[in-house]
Amino acid sequence: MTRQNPRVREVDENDLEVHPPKEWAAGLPAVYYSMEPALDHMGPVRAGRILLSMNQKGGFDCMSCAWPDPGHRSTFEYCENGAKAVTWEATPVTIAPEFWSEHSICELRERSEYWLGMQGRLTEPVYKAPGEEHYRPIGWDEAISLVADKLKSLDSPDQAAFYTSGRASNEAAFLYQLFVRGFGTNNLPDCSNMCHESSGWGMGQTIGVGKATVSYDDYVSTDLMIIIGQNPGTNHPRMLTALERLKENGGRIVAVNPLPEAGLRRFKNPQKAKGVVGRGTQLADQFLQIRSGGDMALLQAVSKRVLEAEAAAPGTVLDHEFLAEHCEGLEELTAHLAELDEQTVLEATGLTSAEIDELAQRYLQAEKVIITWAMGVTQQKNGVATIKEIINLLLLRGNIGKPGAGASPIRGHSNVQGDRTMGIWEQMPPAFLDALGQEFSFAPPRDHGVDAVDAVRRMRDGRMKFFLALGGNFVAAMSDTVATEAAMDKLDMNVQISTKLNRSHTVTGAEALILPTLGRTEVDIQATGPQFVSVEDTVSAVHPSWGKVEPVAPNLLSEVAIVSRLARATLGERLDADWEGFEADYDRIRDHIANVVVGCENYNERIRQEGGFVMANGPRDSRTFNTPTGKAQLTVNALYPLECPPGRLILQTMRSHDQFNTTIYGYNDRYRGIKKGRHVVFVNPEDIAELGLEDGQLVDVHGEYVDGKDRVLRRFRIVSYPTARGCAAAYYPEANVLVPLDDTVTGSNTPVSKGVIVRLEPTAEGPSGGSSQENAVAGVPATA
Ligand SMILES: Nc1nc2c(c(=O)[nH]1)N[C@H]1C(S)=C(S)[C@@H](COP(=O)(O)OP(=O)(O)OC[C@H]3O[C@@H](n4cnc5c(=O)[nH]c(N)nc54)[C@H](O)[C@@H]3O)O[C@H]1N2
Ligand SMILES: Nc1nc2c(c(=O)[nH]1)N[C@H]1C(S)=C(S)[C@@H](COP(=O)(O)OP(=O)(O)OC[C@H]3O[C@@H](n4cnc5c(=O)[nH]c(N)nc54)[C@H](O)[C@@H]3O)O[C@H]1N2
Ligand SMILES: [Mo]
Repeated sequence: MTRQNPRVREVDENDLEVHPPKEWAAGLPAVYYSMEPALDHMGPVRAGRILLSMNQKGGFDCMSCAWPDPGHRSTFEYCENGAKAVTWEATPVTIAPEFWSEHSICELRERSEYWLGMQGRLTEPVYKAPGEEHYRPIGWDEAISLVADKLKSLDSPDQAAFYTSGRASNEAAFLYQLFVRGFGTNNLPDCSNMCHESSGWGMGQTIGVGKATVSYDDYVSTDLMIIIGQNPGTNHPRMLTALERLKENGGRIVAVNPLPEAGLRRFKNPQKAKGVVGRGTQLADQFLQIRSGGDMALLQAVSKRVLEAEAAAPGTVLDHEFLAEHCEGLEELTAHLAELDEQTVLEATGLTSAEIDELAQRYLQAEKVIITWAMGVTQQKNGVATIKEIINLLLLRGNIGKPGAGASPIRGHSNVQGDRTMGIWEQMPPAFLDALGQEFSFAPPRDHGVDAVDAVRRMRDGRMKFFLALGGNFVAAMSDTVATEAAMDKLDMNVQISTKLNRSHTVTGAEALILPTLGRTEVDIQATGPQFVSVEDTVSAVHPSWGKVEPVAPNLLSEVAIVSRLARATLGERLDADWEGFEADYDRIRDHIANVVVGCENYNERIRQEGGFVMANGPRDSRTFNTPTGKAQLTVNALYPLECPPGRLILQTMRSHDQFNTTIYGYNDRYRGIKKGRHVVFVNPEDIAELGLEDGQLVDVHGEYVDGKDRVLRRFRIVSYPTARGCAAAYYPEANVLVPLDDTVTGSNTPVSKGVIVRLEPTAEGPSGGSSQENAVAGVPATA
């Protein structure tokens, strides 16, 4: 079945094409673009088997995003980007054994993420010994011993960090955190630290839970959905089907975004005749083109208008019953917002008072309101405070804990929420640690561990010696690429459990191992027979996921098996845990989950119910708020707008339509009109003129941060684009070069990936093409 490695060509950024952005999302091209690679690599039989069992009963859970399935998975929802993710994983192309001697690690480090990923699936453990420049294949037993021996040789368990990316299943995640805590540390950084951490804090401190307070049905039955800082057309494409249904049910949509994203404007459903030939469904009824980082000011201004409306007609606007019974802080909030200066709001948001009035009117006219958000909010300096303002606005009219209403962070990775539920967090609360210790007869460590940013700081300072990653691509996903790579290079050992090659395998430290694993699409057979795993989506629905196709190579181990073997070799008899039994039968893991994780009682039984089960949620189910006083908190948050000096722009780093985080599927960002390249910086035409620059010109993008370090992306092409004034955008992960390690969100320590102050300077003319080629090949552009 295995095919030869394809001859993947690096893209030449000089071939980049710029076309007008699209005004609608999905429809025919979506079907065409996504089927093409599937058929190309897999052949129609494997492709068909996979695409038709995605998100179906008895099938596997799509690993692309955490958007929930409607009802009981009866309808087939076609998703272009889901198809890309599945194709990328289930490709029969594999890395041949000779690959490792043919390519040195230095050489691999010069390659782009696209090239690395397209080499195919990893099939055998490989090891880079100290002083060697190549990886070489080794056996599983040797690989596991190398890791365990290194761990046992550390001076302290806190010299090791254990990263998790949000694709890991509940079963793998639960075992992983047990292994790590049994080893003696809470150093469990995860991708959530860079993602929705701000949501966890902002919601946890106000309503007592960091998860969405809505169910799928609420999305389609709400009166008003306000979508802030999220690009569903690309990152949660199946959400467009829900938005379409919401519109059919008479609901309204407001989008708040610096970019007029196609997927917020109009949707042509490829599964409906009308979608294919007609104009599709108009989505946003109001589009607020906000200045980056201005959402907090906008939300305060809307809440202020709500409170003014109440003052003008007392007793008619606020949900007094709800506020009296369930909330506290109304007086303080009212007093605080009375002081809010409209001029400050207009400057921070770039909006007009009339636009804000319209949003306030829409909010007041709606009985049921949902606010959804994603990275445009969580990765801003004031992200936690902005989320608290979202909660304020919702609480004022009782929009939490009633049908069709609620707060809804839209998670990224397909199981990032489940991983947290299972204990993947550097600061799990004492009650969880107590239950874990009791279940496995040991004393879990109590000191908080490091998050992603602090893990890098400790590597930089030489205090972190060992890094193990359960999935993900840490060096590319983290901020400050140059500093992060230098820090990772100081490690004694870097171990990556992965499906495919990526940049994190090329920044090795003294020793490195890559442990190849099964993907979610693949059948997982253990000693007691075929196994399934479970995952939790963004509305806390937990369901089983069964692999469907034959594993791409015979020698792959499941994540559960790898973690069990690492734990057994490292811990021996230190815990009362049957690691061999866990590997043989995942039900045994779930029996422990049921005893340890609140809300997972009778896990094995409930996960087997049709469609799985939904985790309890206090605010959603019963307006119960797990805060110190038992009441939801209206909070007072000092407004701090993002300062941008004259002649500078606020740069956000975002995803193209052809990537999954650091995985680059291709070089087209179809909806935004970009083809055959990624080295672009989107700028408003008026800003281009004001800066004395030109559309299409090559510029060096310099980050400006208080530490004075020159962080720079060279030879990026200016694309004239209707983004908000004063704002710019470039693609992540390349632009991570510009995000300072120390610039983190207040209260969540998430890198500020959406608010980088930059200066654009025309690129000095060099030998033609030379340095652009360098950028393209390195994947991460050169830094001064
Ligand atoms: N196909 C695909 N699906 C994915 C992913 C992927 O890479 N590819 N990634 C997954 C993951 S892990 C995540 S976390 C999610 C990410 O999903 P998104 O959060 O949608 O991802 P981004 O591309 O970062 O887009 C952020 C959006 O916020 C807007 N924005 C930026 N700054 C601001 C601001 O200051 N205010 C407002 N209001 N808006 C702003 C941007 O213009 C953009 O539309 O998607 C998940 N799903
Ligand atoms: N500048 C900037 N930086 C950002 C962001 C941003 O918007 N801007 N977004 C942040 C966000 S929201 C997130 S979530 C992080 C993402 O950070 P990560 O989760 O670390 O990164 P991914 O790119 O999703 O990881 C991809 C790799 O995971 C491995 N993989 C894929 N499937 C599996 C599997 O089933 N098992 C295992 N073991 N490995 C697998 C593959 O080897 C692949 O190369 O990046 C963050 N970084
Ligand atoms: Mo994410």
